[in-house]
Parts: sequence; structure tokens; C-alpha cells
Amino acid sequence: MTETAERFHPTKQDRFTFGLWTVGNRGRDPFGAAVRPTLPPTTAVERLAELGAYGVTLHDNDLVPIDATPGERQAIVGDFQQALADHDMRVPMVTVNLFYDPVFKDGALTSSVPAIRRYALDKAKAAIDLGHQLGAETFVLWGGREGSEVDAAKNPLDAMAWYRDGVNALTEHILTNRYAIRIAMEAKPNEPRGDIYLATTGAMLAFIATLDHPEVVGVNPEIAHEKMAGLNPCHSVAQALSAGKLFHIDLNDQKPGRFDQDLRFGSDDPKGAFYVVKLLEEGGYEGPRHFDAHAYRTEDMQGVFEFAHGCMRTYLILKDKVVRFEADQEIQGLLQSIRTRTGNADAFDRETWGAVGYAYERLDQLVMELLLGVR
Ligand code: GCO
Ligand code: MN
Ligand code: MN
Repeated sequence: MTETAERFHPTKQDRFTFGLWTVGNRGRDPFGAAVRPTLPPTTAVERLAELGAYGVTLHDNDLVPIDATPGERQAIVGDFQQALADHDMRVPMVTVNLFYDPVFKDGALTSSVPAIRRYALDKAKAAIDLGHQLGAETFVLWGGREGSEVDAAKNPLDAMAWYRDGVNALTEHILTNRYAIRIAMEAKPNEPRGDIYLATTGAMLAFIATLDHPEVVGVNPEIAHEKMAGLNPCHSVAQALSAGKLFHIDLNDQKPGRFDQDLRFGSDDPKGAFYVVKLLEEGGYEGPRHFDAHAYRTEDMQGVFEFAHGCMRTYLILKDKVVRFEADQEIQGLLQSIRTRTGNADAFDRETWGAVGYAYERLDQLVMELLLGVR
């Protein structure tokens, strides 16, 4: 290994995790078929462990098919647990698939059909049970189909009430069973629905305050989803952190204003990724660094693991840049002088402060040079 490779080599202490669906993504899109073979969950565990990951996360149906019998389920989960033990891998988060099966085409917890809402709730409870069995501390709830194209079809006030009832029932389930699990709600503005309810992390935070047990519910912001909404992910993550609600995070990248790209972490906007890493490392976030992204459709399986390795390496390189940022005398001096530029608060002079230059051009250029590796 070269010196740089060793320096940015992921280890268990870094707590990097990947969804089974990320490295398992077969490159299917609305215009083309799968380009890669199915990746068995046990192989994903093995390969990610080799790369230095801490664990994997999963939807119920990434592991257990939706139509599995109880016996089949037991065998599959047993084999999977064996693979986890063999490779010293954890499952810190599980989630539920309430979007793939045709039954959910007009929503799951917000379906206007009571029987579908009940089915969705039972499926989510079973996924929470699976999470408990696998030792997960977080249950992510992403309402991919909770939305609409036709607002005449469903009163959004009813949808909010059904959504609230659903999440309340899930917290009841967790509390009654005394599970050490918290729910993390994930927002997305659109895709697969024309519009998804509670479109941003900020909207989720406001919704959580209306629940029966808000203390058990936080958020799982995703970089790409905030960007799809035209927002600054760092600010969304900061709002969640400062509310004590950053229970989990989905790291990836995205060009704003496009379809859901799920790009390798930091690959589109390294500077934006730097500020997210800075926030996580300095803001007291203790959860796993979870990647929810996938390899380009051009890649074979080697490219998939190149992608996974790249996510972790970029995180570690940016983490190193955070240390350099704090140690950089010119950057720190500039920050200090910006704050104290013209004397004390007692002699406050409005016009002087109005005329002052903040030197942010210099500051930003210094950060650019730090990130580009010439500082
Ligand atoms: C997406 C979402 C999903 C969720 C996952 C967890 O845009 O498809 O980000 O990947 O994170 O389903 O519930
Ligand atoms: Mn996600
Ligand atoms: Mn996503």
C-alpha cells in the first residue's frame, strides 16, 4: 500500500455503513434493464467487510422476499446473521420497503384504502421486529410513495392525519416491546411520486413535533434529497443536529434540479461534502456514516466496489481537510479578524460596520486551495 492509501484506509472505527440496496443496485433505470448480476446479501457483507466497512443496512425485502414463508424467512435471516458474525459486521439500521410492490402505488401509510394502510403498518412493524433481531438502533422510514400526482384524489389533510396515525402506531410498537430502536424519518421532494408529502428535512422536523412520542422520532437527512429540493444539505443537517434529531444520515451526492442520481459521496460537490463532514465531525454526531448511493450504470461489479471504496476514502480525505482547516493559521487568523475587525461593542458604529469588507473572497479561496491540495 502506498502511504496515501494507508492513510485514508477505512477501518471499523470510522463506522461506515452501506445499504444492501446500494452495492446491490443493478443499474436498472426507467429507460434500461439491469446491467449487473444480483449481489447476494451475504456476499455484500463479505466484500464490504474486506473494504473496511463497519456494517450494512437493509430494507426488509433486500433480505427476505415479500412472499417468503416464516420458515424461509428464518433460514435466510440465520444465514445472514452467520455472515455478519463471520465478518464482524453490524446492522445499525433497518428500513421497510413501502414503495416497490404494486399494492403501494397510491401510498402506504397514506393510502386512502384502510386495508392497505393496515397492511403497510403490519409490514413496517415486522421490519422493526427484524431490526431488533439484527441489533439495529435505528429504523428509517422513507415514504417513497406517500405523495400524489392528483391532489383531487386525496385531501392532503387526511394524508397528514393518516401519516401521523401510522408513525404513532410504530412508536407504540417500539415502546410496548421495549425495543432500543428510534425512528428516523427521511424526506424527499419527489420521485417516485410527482410530489412526496413532507418534502424536506425541515418539514419532517415540524411534523415530528406533532407526534405522540416525538422523543423516539428523529430524521435521516439525505444529501441528494435536499439538493433535489434546491436546498443546502449542510444547513438541513445542522437544523437536525441543533434540534437533537440527527438520528442517522444518508450520504451521497447529486446535481441540483435533476432526477435522483445517488452519486458517490462528494463526487459532484466536494466543497459541499466538506462542510457536511465538518458538521458531522465537529457537531457531536455519533451515528454511523451511512452511504445511500450507487455506482454508475456503466460499471461492472469491480466498479461497484470501486464506488464503495471511493465513498469512504473521500469521507476520510475530507475529514483530514477538516483538521487542516482548524490548524491553518491563515484561515483561522482571517476568521478571528472578521469577527473583531472594528473595535468593541460599546463603541458600536453602524456606518463603520456597514462599510467593512468581510474578506470572504479570500476565505473561500483559501478553503478552495486547501481542498485542491495546494495548502
Ligand atoms: C431513495 C431513498 C431510499 C431510502 C431507502 C431507505 O431515494 O430511493 O433515498 O434509498 O433511503 O429506501 O428507506
Ligand atoms: Mn436515502
Ligand atoms: Mn435517495
